[in-house]
Amino acid sequence: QFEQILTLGFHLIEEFLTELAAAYPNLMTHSVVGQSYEGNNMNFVKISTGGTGKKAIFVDGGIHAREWISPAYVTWLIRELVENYAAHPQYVDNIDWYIMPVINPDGYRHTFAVNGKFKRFFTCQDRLWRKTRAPNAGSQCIGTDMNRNFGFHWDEGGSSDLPCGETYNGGAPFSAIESQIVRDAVLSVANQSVVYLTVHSYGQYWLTPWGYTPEYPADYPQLYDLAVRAVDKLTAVYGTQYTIGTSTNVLYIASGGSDDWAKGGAGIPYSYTVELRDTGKFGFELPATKC
Ligand code: 0X9
Ligand code: ZN
Repeated sequence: QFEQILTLGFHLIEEFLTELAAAYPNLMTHSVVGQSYEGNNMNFVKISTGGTGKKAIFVDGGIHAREWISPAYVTWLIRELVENYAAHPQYVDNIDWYIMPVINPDGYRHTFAVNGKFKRFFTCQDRLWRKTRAPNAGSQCIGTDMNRNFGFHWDEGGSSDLPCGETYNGGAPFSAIESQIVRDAVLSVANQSVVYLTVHSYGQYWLTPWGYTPEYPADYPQLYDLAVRAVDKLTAVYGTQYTIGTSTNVLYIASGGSDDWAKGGAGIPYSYTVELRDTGKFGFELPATKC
């Protein structure tokens, strides 16, 4: 019971997925595609009205533990597509969705704990934890930054080779079990997928590859055009402004990102990192209410 309280955030999401899939079996399937280092489930959702030959969108969230709005948003997206299917059936009739709302579950759970006790919102001991929670051989420091651990131009800049670094690249591409599981999940649907979206916070950026080099991908005009269309739709809702550009040029060089690998390694043409709200007032500790 103690353990259940501690893991409320993660397990609430998992429970929600199970219940939603049971309620909408014709639209949604929920499966577990592996276990994290600490044995948490890697949850995988498919949303589809069936049939073959459809294009697909792959979405993941929660690669960075402290970015709580990411699993929250991606779980919301699942609910919106399924429960509100009738409001916009074209989103599901024409596209298959593959969604993993919490791809770093150990890290996410860790941000909720205080000396083994669950604390609600903003008072947690390690609220700003970023990495996974697997130990590193020969070091006292824990965890790998999964967004430096993907195997496309891995370790070519903007990542740390030191286990104590916040952006530790893991020592080898796909060394983290969670990165391997995401890699295999993406590859299993890559031939069908045209969009890869990985959801982070914060800063309000809609980022394209590349993150490992300041050079632009050959198809940057197409990547940019679709990003503009997405951001225009997004801004129309609450007026929220997003900055569009390549990760390197808008932010900084950071190699080993899942977005670069999804495009360069898995061959998914439209690969984006979305940095959700805000622009720094609350940062990772975004409150639930609108401010
Ligand atoms: O540094 C990151 O991993 C991302 N920013 S965050 O503040 N959420 O940590 C940006 C990643 C952009 N993509 C690549 N650099 N490949
Ligand atoms: Zn992030």
